[in-house]
Amino acid sequence: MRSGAQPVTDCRSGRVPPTQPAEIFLFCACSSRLDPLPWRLHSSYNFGDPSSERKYFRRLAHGLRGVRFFFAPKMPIIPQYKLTYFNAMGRAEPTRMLFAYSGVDYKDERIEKEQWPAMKSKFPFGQLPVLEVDGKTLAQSHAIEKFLARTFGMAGGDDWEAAKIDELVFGVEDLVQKTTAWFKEEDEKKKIEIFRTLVETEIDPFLGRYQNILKENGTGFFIGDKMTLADISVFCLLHYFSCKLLPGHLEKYPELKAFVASVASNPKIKEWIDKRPKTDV
Ligand SMILES: N[C@@H](CCC(=O)N[C@@H](CS)C(=O)NCC(=O)O)C(=O)O
Repeated sequence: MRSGAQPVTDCRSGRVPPTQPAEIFLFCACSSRLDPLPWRLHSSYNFGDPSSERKYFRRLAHGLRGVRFFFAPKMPIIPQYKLTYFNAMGRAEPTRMLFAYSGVDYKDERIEKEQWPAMKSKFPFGQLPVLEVDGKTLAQSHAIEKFLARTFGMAGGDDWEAAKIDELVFGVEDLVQKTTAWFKEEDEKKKIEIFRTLVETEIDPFLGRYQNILKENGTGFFIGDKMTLADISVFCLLHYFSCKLLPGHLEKYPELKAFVASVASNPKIKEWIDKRPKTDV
């Protein structure tokens, strides 16, 4: 309002509506918080006096900067993720694949074995992997995978699918547990013998079972008709088998072989496989 205009006293009485665009904006923002700031502002300045008007607009601009806090909760907030593990695929690779497939940025922190003893006590379970989300810490590989799968929409379409995903992930976990003795054995001869038994008694039955589940679902995915944590988990294991542990073994399991080829050819998965640090396990 310029000199000569009506003096403004109490706008809340409804006598004088906000007139400046910035003021209207501020009014809308503040009135939904039941904050009478524009009214108080308006009534405490003398609009005939240029210096008082300047002060008014300075305060208004200051108020507008504050308005961003009003809108902030409505804006999407991108979490900061950090995944800490050793320089290996191991128990972190399904999580890295989830990030890769979803195209979500994260820090892939890799600890050298020599660094670990000094760091161990700083982690909640004294083990890795650990995921940090905006500074909060989550341990246990499967808890991490499930959390991210839910966040990225890869945890199944309903509770039943989510439970069936768990079934397959824990089935993979059981097999991984059974390889521990072979993994730790240092005697070469014994290692070969343990491995032969492992393939016969555990790995082949596992592959047969998982191939049937895949065939029965009939979509090219293990659960439902799109990629879920189950596919990522099985893929990590089978890809490791094909590339490292049992090259050629999937010839006996054509559906599983085709599944591995299909997931590996997904552009985001392929990009990650091509660029990830090359490690033995
Ligand atoms: N149940 C845990 C097991 C984690 C685990 O065994 N981590 C190993 C590496 S694969 C580890 O941190 N080893 C070092 C240690 O235990 O000091 C999970 O799934 O995250």
